[in-house]
Amino acid sequence: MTQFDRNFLWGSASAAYQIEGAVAADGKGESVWDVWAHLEGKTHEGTNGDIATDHYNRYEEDVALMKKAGLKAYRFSISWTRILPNGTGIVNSEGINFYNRLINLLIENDIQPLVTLYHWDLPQTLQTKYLGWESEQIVHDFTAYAKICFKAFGDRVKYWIVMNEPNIFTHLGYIMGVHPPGKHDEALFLKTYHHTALAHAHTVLAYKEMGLEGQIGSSIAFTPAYSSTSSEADQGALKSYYDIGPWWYLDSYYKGSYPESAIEYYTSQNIEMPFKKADFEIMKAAAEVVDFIGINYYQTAMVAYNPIDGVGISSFNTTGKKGTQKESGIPGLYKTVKNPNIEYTDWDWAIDPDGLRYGLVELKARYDLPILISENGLGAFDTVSSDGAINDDYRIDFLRAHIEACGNAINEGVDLLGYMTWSFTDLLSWLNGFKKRYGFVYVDFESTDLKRIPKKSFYWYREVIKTNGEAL
Ligand code: GCO
Repeated sequence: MTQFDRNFLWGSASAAYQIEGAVAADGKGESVWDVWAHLEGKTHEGTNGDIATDHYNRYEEDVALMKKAGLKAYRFSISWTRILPNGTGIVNSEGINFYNRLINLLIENDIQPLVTLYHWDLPQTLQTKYLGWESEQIVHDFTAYAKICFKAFGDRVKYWIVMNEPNIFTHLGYIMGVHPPGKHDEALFLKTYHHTALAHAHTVLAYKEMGLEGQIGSSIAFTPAYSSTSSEADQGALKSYYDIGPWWYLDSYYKGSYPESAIEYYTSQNIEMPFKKADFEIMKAAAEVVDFIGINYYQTAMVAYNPIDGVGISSFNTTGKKGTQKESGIPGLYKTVKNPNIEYTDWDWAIDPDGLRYGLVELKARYDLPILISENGLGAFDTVSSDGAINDDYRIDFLRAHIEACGNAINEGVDLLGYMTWSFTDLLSWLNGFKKRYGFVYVDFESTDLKRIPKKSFYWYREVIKTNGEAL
């Protein structure tokens, strides 16, 4: 007997821009990523998602592979501009038809569809018209789009993820300037993040008003942290890290508020707060009815005190050259330092399975809601050996340890709905191109038919699912 409930959702995840391709097929409109990835020097080696894995045309083959792997669930995102080419207005029936075909095929194969409404591919029209997430108009337009999806697919889709990693796309887009629209402005970061929280809240409430039978939440990228020493300064740094980072992101969605100490910090920096009192009523109302917390877990951080003349936000390792990640932080508060106790991936991401257990237990204590692990996985340079096999034992080790951590968290009282690995097939990494691979299925991006080859981890995960977590 394992700790996993017999309805536990064993699955894998993806996102539209990273797999679909078919960039202009069947009436699809342009997204900010369709534009951004074609600007000189914006992505690693100039890669873009025009074709990606061509999942749009090959979804039948991909679902057949999911069936073969025995997936119980598959998480994917809807491309807003397939449904509404201009973000609002006329619905593109061919977009609706595509997702209907996909959803129906999944269900026919006993695979539960988990649908993400927003995985970063904002309609370019809305960016041009009113600067997208910078305007409160987006809250209205997003909710209208979400309702169209609920109406079209809500009879069959039982799990909805409203936002995917709003903390990442606003941070990368408005502070680090490496995702669209490429800005460096903390006030805009706070404002756009707040608009995602409002869009989430209105959408959750709209879903509940429609009376559909299903569960709804959002997925936050969650990086739990430790203080590097037990000194008062480092522990203070840890508290700042949580209040400005994870609790800022999660409280707004799951409590309907922001941590006071972080508001004080921003105010002391003369950064304008983006919210009105009435916003919190909506956010709180949604927090009361939201069904689960989605988390994307990849790593933990180790945090130390950062003097006032210390390091600021630095760029990160996008090349896969181990050891190139610089320290990064907020002067006067905290910085992230290398954790001497654990291994790192080629992209300098800390490999810390027990951090997942620890993080889940923290979330349970703070929010007491069911949790869905909507992403967890290892990006690596996989290679095909001379006999054609992909022996990704390192991925198996990584996933095994993280699934064990899930079991331990369940033993500690965490209500875990499911575990989605990132990703099912290899796909396009936003900033790292096609060489950073995450999938159970290798995609030969050099071959004209984008050949799919199941890796060793594919067969391993099949056994894990078949035995409900017994055969790890
Ligand atoms: C990457 C990232 C992504 C994300 C995912 C976030 O390498 O581009 O790891 O693939 O994990 O899109 O939700």
